[in-house]
Amino acid sequence: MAASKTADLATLAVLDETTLLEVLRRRYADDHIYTYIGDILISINPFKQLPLYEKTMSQRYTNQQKSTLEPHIFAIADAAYRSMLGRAAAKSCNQCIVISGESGAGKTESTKLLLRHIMELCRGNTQLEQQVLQVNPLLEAFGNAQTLMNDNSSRFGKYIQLRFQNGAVKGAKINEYLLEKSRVVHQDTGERNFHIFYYMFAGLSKKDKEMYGLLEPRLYRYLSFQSIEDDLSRSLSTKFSELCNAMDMVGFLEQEQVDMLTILAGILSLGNVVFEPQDSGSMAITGQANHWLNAAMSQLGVDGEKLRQCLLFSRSVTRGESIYRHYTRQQAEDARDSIVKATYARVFGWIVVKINQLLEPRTALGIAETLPEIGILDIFGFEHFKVNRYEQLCINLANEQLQFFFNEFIFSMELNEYKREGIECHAVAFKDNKPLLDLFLGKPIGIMTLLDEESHFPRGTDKTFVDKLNQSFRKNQHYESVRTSDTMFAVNHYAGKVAYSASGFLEKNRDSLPSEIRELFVHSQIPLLSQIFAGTVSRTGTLMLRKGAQANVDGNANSRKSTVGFQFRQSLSVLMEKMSSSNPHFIRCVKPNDSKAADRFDMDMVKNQLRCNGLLETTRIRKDGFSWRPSFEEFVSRYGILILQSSLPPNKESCNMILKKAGLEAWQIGKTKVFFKYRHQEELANLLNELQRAATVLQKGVRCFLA
Ligand code: AD9
Ligand code: MG
Repeated sequence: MAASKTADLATLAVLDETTLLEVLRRRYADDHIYTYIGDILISINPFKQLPLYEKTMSQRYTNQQKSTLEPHIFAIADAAYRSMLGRAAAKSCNQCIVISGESGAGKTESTKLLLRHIMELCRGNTQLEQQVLQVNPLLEAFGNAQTLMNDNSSRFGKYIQLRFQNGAVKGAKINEYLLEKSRVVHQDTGERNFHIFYYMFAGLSKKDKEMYGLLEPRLYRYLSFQSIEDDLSRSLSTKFSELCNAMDMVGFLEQEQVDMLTILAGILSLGNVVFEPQDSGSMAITGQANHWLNAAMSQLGVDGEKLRQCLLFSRSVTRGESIYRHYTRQQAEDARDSIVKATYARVFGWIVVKINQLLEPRTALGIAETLPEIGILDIFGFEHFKVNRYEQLCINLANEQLQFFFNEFIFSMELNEYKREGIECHAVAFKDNKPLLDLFLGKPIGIMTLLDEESHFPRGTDKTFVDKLNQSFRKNQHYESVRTSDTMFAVNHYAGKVAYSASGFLEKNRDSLPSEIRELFVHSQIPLLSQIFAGTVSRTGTLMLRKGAQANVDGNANSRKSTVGFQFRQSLSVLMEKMSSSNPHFIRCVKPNDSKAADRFDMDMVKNQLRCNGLLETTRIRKDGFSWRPSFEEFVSRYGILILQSSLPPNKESCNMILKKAGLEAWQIGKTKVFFKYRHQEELANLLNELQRAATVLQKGVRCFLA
């Protein structure tokens, strides 16, 4: 299966939006879901199983020149693996594969395919390889959920680092970013809670359910459990056994697994605790709600009266004396939900920490931080909903940073190579999103810095925050105030304008948990629960902290470092640093339609994504620049025939001779490579064809003459 003519968009003669779209559409219709733009892979979600990933395919894409085969995700894995091996011990042999695209475009599936192929390339068939492959199903059970956009949507971002020694995998580490913990207490219509809850009901035996104190799923407020049909339930139950297998395989202990499920059962019971107003104006937990409270108490292994107190009263300490105040119904509900969110997020954070401990790379000399690595980034894509909240702001900031990284790399790589090879370079225009990063991260005045400031200001509200934004960014062309609402503002992102509703921003950014709740859970009878509240896992459970960046677990949110926004920014900048010191490979995932349907290519939708991804600009760079850069050796061996000379030395002079004969224009010769425009490859191919035709004619003539 040699590469087809349209396999690399950067080699097309005409490169504009219409042509590009048309080529992608035609390829997609032929089930060619992968296409290159030079070194970048575009992957269009097929929404059906294609015979692309069998063992024979894995073998075919092992140790191969990328250009000789049809574009494939395995080729990217192979290229990353080979580059990781190839460049001895230098720092730069670290690789990262950056996967981007909107929700449902195929990032997570791509991640799994990459991991699978990389493990295949290691071919040690070791236990560790199997463990690495089980990490995804495990994380997905707890961190993915069905949304309107995707039946298996990742509700967190992740960076998986694989470490190698002598070509064999030695360990793995996961960094996770910003789990959408609000999902555990609330889901929009048509969406669901995290998979694990449904797996649990479908997969546990009746006896086990009794042991965990689980009743009928429809009884729980936190579950949107529309009548799940039998066959679906069967597949959910299979998923549950797969999850249990994965946990066993990765190395989670039996008791830990039991604890996890017990905590989840406790979360569901706690969610059913509702509040009744009393004549005195205070709230009470009565009747059925009391039963649920008791259930939660025993499942979570905490003191029932203290739990009740945490749900009904706020406590403040003045001069050593505790003062209790009644919550309103809203406050009581918020208290309940924030306990649940904190608990779930910490369980998730603990799972990641545990995986990292179990898969930590070890060598004879101990922990091996310096081994070369391949990192794979599967992060939430740009989001633009009807209502955009704090989570969207963080997600979109992450995407601005990624886009910036992409731009930097694509342009600077190009320019660096020209410089290195002594090629005359010209400026290439691209949409620089640096001003947007400044708008967010500027010091002392940026959206995130102002948000932190306001979060620590005792009288700060969402409205005063937006007031400050409006004042500070009046003249910023990427910022817009919203006249119709004083808690809204809009940002002109690289991928389009997004209006944010700031209500809840300060609360979510502070994310403080009252100290009495922490105390209560630290003393839980469930060892795992006690452990995760004792502060060994990050506060939100969603961010891996760097050494020294201590989590604020006691709710005294007076350190600037304690906000969710600060920690998120921190972890992003660590990630960017890491990726900048690696050799990147880019995969741009594209979603072909909104209905998760096979064989449907919605032109407008794809066009929009190409624009957001900056792929048109990228192809333009490839067009303006020298997209094809064969080495002297490669060029001479392939085209030496044009001057009818065999065994030419692979050097500049030989190349010059061939090129002179070929009569091409606008190429350049560097120190080790020839630099060609996208069209040259085709022109040379035509010359080869002509030569071949002439040879055939000549042969015929000779045969006639001899006959
Ligand atoms: V989200 O931002 O996490 O909501 P992703 O990760 O980009 O999103 P995902 O990989 O989960 O999307 O893909 C969505 C669905 O598309 C999968 O569940 C599959 O049903 C389908 N898919 C994606 N890639 C492939 C593929 N290569 N072959 C077949 C695919 N189906
Ligand atoms: Mg995903």
